[in-house]
Amino acid sequence: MYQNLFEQYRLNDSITLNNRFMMAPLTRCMADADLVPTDAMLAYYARRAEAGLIISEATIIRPDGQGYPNTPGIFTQTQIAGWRRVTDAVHEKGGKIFAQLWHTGRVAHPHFFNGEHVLAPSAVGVEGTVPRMRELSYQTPKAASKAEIAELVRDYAKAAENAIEAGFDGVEIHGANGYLIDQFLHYDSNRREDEYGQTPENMSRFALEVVDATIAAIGADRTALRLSPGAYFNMSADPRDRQVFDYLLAELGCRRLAYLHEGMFDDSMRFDFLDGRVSDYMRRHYQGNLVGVGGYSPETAAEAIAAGRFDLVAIGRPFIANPDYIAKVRSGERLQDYSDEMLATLD
Ligand code: FNR
Ligand code: 8K6
Repeated sequence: MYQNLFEQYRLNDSITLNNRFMMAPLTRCMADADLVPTDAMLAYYARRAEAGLIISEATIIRPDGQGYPNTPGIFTQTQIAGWRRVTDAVHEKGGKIFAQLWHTGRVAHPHFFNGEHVLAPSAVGVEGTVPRMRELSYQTPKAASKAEIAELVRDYAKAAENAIEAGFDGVEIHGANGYLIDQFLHYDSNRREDEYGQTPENMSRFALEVVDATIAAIGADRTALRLSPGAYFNMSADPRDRQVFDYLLAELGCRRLAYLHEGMFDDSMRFDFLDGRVSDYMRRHYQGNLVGVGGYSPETAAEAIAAGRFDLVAIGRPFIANPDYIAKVRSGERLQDYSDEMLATLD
């Protein structure tokens, strides 16, 4: 069944995937106290190695990027060694795995890194409290100086190098879901008056600097990016955001990334200022490999791929509920439904 999903897919000259399924990046908050992947995480990823590509849970590039408890990092030698064990296990089973590189920006909390402040494009806070630690309220961030921005760019590139050292096949830069990079891309959170704000070109500058530094460090074939033009999470949309993403997607089109991934929980959501679904908007403005995600079943994914709406599909919650998701889909076996209680354990 769903023959097109089980075809090999050539991302570029260096990477060919066994099928068109990706495991979506899924934060599980189960790393150890030093933010090192555990044996249970190794087993969890190895069980899902039949996916054409696993994208790791979001992994912080440095201490002040942390916004939730026990999210793994990739900035110490112990963390790199811990990830090396995970990537070896996935490779041993014939799979491939990218690291998702993360800095939460204003969604970070000093509680996690004993810091004084959190960095963001502008001193505009996000409302609310930290999931799983509701006693912590978000605070007003410090607007990053130009020197701090340059340092962040270097730290993304360094994290990408660390990911390669840890045996990852590539990295997906987390530019979605209202975290640091996305905060530069929306008028809601970017009020800067320097060359990082106010115009589509300026607001795209940080994202493109991170992408270019990563490409310089590890190559475009191994660099991917996730984006949320719709601003549906940790953020409010502004119709002017559309011009920022029109510009950014055109620029990205010249860079031959491994793939571009929409950051969405539900791809059936329609946005007036994007003329419909996020995946369709991205398809119209970007010619490279596109990954759709957000509420897809094998059936709806196969249809979307057959219709040319995107090239690969990422599967999130169903992959939590079904470690053997790929085998089940291949054999037509019934899938277990996902429920939020499943987040309590790492099966
Ligand atoms: C997510 N999602 C997510 N996205 C991301 O870019 N990095 C992350 O670390 C996470 N973490 C995460 C944790 C949990 C528990 C959920 C449910 C989701 C979003 C995820 O990658 C995906 O876009 C959505 O889950 C939608 O796909 P499904 O679940 O409908 O297939
Ligand atoms: C506890 C760690 C959380 C990490 C970040 C990822 C968020 C996961 C939340 C799962 C719930 C899904 C529903 C969300 C909907 C959004 C938007 C309209």
